[in-house]
Amino acid sequence: MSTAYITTPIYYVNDKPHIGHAYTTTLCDVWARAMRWERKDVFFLTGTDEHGVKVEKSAAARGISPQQLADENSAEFRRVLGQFGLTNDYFIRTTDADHKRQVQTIVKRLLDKGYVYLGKFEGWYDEGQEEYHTETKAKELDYKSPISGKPLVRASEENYYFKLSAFQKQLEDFFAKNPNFVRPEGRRNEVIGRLRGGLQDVPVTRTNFSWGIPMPDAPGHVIYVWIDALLNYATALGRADGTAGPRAKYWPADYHVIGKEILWFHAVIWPAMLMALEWELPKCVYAHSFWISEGQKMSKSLGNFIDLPTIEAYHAKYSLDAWRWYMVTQGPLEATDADFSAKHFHEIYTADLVNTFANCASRTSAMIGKYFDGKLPAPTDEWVTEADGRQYRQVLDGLIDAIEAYEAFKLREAALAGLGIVRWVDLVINEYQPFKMAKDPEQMEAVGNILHDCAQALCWAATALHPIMPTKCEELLRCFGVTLQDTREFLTEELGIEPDVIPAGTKIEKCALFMRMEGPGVPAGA
Ligand code: ME8
Repeated sequence: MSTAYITTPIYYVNDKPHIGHAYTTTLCDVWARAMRWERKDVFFLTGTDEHGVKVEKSAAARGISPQQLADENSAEFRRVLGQFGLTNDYFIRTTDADHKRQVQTIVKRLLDKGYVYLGKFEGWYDEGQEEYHTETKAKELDYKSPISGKPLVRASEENYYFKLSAFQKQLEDFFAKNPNFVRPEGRRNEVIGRLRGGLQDVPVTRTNFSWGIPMPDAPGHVIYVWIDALLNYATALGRADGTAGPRAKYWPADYHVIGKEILWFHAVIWPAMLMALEWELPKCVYAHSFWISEGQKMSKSLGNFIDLPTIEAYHAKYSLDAWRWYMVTQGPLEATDADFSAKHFHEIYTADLVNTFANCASRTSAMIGKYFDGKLPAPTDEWVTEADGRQYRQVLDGLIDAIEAYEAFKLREAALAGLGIVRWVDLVINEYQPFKMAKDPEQMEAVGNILHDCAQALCWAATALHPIMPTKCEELLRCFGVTLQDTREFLTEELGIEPDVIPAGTKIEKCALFMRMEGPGVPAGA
């Protein structure tokens, strides 16, 4: 069985889960579900990043220990996974003893190989991001943090450093040979541009905080949080202990899915560390853009943050699957930010899910109920939809397009291919009007053929869309008497699909998926 490995960033425990975290993890979940349906052996990793100055400071402000703060907030991140229907295979915490031990082993290895050394460094430091910038970059940023807007500070320290500068050429060659390593395209160009500006060595340890993993044999030195955090992708698989462990087979990752603000770490520092370790590099770093809210950057002071209570209110009103549909089809997958607006959410919900998906499922199941006593009619020789240019083959092509798009992490395309199958059903019903034909007994055979094809097509649509809307798609399949295991049986090696997943005579239940909702938005103060 082929393996598939996908990761989210590990989230800082000094924040509460919000739309951004939910979004990245949902994208990974969609891919993981799609790959599992294809019978791949999937490892979907998420977790929490728990060390560093920020956690130390927030804990002190609350009069609790950093470990207590980390335990509390990490538990909250884990709790919401279930609430969002997220099916991660493992949840890593950087305070796990096994992670800490492996990080020390790996850093020691880099030291022994000569890629980590003790040195003095002076530079422009972003305290909020715990990140140094080169003089050129700092000037470009007007000596302010691009994230918090606070001034960069001049800092100097004696630290252990990683010889990032030694990998300039190797990284440039790697980027040239692997055009899909960083996606989307716009982001890749940014990285290549910055790479050309030259590389500076980066700290591996810090001495200004104590809440972290101690550097082996170097009292006072704590491993820099970014080194600690990036290594989670390896320690979760037990990689420091070699390639014999039960999870080692998942290496390297197919997709590290992240937000655009942490691309440099993932696209340059991480690969250079792996080159130094002589480990295989991930296949793709996918850096999406940001959600903004009602046209503005989300901020606590503006009160427009799409936080957990707001998301829960959307789930309660529109359903979790509707939320996931909006995330995947309208989210910032490409190089531009996406605006979350209550009105837009409502419009998409009504157009795609109520008027199209639910409407087709409800009409098809209702007509089978009314005209065929709730049993799927057997097709006859007269293949109406086939004869009339509305080839049923288009449905199967739609499914194959969706599968291929999931594999390539083109999630919006996958969603649209799935919805395209539903639109095929919509067109067939609107064009043939089987509800009118059914008034003439002589046309009942043709009506049976039409509804037979529509029912099969809806099952393929639900199959194509289930990674995004698992609950509603399984509900549709249940109404039509089949399961995802059944639809998978029809997927052959070379991506050929056998038609007719529902046997003739199957009992069909009336299918109600998404209810029409009043006006946009969720209750204020949610
Ligand atoms: O950066 N829109 O953790 P973090 C979309 N611990 N996605 C968003 C978003 C928004 N407005 N805001 C946040 C860290 N995200 C480090 C990562 S990885 C080795 C260490 C998502 O808690 C997006 O995926 O700040 C972003 O990269 C991530 O949350 C940052 O989470």
